[in-house]
Amino acid sequence: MQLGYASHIFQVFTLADTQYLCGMPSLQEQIQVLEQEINAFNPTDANELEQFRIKFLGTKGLVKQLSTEMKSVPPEGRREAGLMLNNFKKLAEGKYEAFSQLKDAAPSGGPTVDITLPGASIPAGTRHPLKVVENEIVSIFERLGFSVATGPEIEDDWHNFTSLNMPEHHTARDMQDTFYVAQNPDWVLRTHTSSVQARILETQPLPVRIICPGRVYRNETISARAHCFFHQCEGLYVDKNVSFADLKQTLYYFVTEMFGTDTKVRFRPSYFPFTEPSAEMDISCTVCSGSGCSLCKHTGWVEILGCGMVHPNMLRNFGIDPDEYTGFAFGMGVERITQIKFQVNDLRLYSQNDVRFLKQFQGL
Ligand code: 2U9
Repeated sequence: MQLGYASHIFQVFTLADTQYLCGMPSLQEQIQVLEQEINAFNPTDANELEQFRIKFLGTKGLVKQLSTEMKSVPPEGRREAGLMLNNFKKLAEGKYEAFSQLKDAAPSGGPTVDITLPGASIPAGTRHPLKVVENEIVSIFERLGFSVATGPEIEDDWHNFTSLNMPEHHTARDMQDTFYVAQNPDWVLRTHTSSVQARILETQPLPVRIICPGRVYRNETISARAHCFFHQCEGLYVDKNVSFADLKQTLYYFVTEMFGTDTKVRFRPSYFPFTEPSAEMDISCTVCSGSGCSLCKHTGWVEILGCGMVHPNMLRNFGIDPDEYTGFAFGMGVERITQIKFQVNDLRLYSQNDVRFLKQFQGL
């Protein structure tokens, strides 16, 4: 059956594209040849695919052109021609869709990206071990009703020394090698977080029950066992009828939460200018359970903190009547607690930012 001619196709495409149209083939014949071309089409990049789209499916493409030829098809052949054209169009569209992933690929010759590969993972940071331990200490005391208090790291003499029962020339000042701030002889880098407690007693109404975490500074030569800065957590409870028994029970709770219920404690008499009586608290060695190791220096005990009843002079310094109010206080080094918990035996590791060290605390 003669279905008419796609005559202007000759003008649009090259001879190579359309040579099969010479000799006035029917619409049916033209479609058959074009279908063979579509079936054989196997593009390797987005450009080839785009050329295909323009040629077959574009606004001036062959599908469109052949459709306009329909009007020259005699009425009795129109249905058959229409079906053929429809199938031809579907074939071209199907082929285009089948290779549509080429549109997302890099242009040929350029760098290729496999978009199905999983993305590069972003390394997650780890919490610093001192922060892990500080958070745990704070959380234990918060469960007992203590609130966190913080203060400045550059302190004046009154809050760092004098108010804390260490007047000028007091021998206790020699216990702490102090960094002085050059601009002002009254300013120091705080040598303990006791200065925070002093500020709270100065400004807050009683009762006071606080835990004070923070960085402190001492003029020490840096070694495995000493550093020019370290971290403390100090606690203070001042109220009516606070006793040494309250102090012992509070610290015992802290030890069982931090080191486990099998841990034993003992108190040894000691001296601090802020407290009277004063004590140091040891726990049974968490590494050897008392049989002897390098952590406990073969004694079975490790010292973890200092404590005592707040000195009456200190209460007076803050306008508190020691006959009406009593209090207990304690102080611990966060580095020391971390050393015991994770067996870190060189203080310098905490500030060297060596990822091989820090990564060991991933997930804590
Ligand atoms: C006020 C009242 C009382 C703070 C205290 C200690 C005992 C103590 C050190 C142990 C090792 C800290 O890390 S360390 O150097 N601290 O033993 N600190 S009682 O007592 C205070 C502080 C402030 C107003």
